[in-house]
Amino acid sequence: AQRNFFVGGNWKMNGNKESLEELISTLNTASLHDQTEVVCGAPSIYLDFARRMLDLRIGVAAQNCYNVAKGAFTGEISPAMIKDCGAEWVILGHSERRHVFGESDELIGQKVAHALESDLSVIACIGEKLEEREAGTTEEVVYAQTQVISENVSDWAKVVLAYEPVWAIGTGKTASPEQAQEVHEKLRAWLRSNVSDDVADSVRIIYGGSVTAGNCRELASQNDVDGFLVGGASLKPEFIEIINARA
Ligand code: G2H
Repeated sequence: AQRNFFVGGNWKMNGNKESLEELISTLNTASLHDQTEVVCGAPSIYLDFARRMLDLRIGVAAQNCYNVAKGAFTGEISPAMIKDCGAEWVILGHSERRHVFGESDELIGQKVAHALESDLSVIACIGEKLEEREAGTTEEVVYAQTQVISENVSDWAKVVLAYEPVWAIGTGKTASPEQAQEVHEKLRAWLRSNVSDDVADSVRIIYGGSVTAGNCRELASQNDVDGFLVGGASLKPEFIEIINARA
């Protein structure tokens, strides 16, 4: 199956209007492969700014949202607000949300369901911790996380699955192309057995964790690696090389 390459930038809690304006103007004037879908994950307070400034060929994502449309939830933002700012995507279940802020699989599942019902597209993140990999439980962990996401997906056409091994995030330790391919292939097989052939063939499974201009091409050449979720390097001009990683 031919899946369009997908590259997400996750700016995390970085940048200010001045630096983001500079980054955005670099992206807007860059030559990007037309077959590659590009989305930038902005801090919520800059969603409106990012959407106004970025060229429309680049999507905008929030980095999180809550599981209902509105109400007394101080400090949270809803999918309706994200859409109102013109953004089209939300990143959910990122490992920093899971492990720094203690979000459970159950809450992440509810957020996935509500974001999709609200007509946002979702970059749903999964990944094992170092101790889980060392204990040989990688598959069990990522299947369980995918199961909860899957129970909450109403339309797989609006979902991208991001495999981000926690031990590779922001550590400079990238998974090797073989390690990434192995997990991506197993996740696709899981989708084939538990969802459908069509979903297994069409869903983009992207890799995240210390992706750089230096390692992106070899990762991108793996059969089941359909793109990237990029943190640190998405704030630098090298993000363009990563977007254009697939030959
Ligand atoms: C993983 C990734 C982006 P980095 O969190 O989501 O960040 O590329 O900095 O490891």
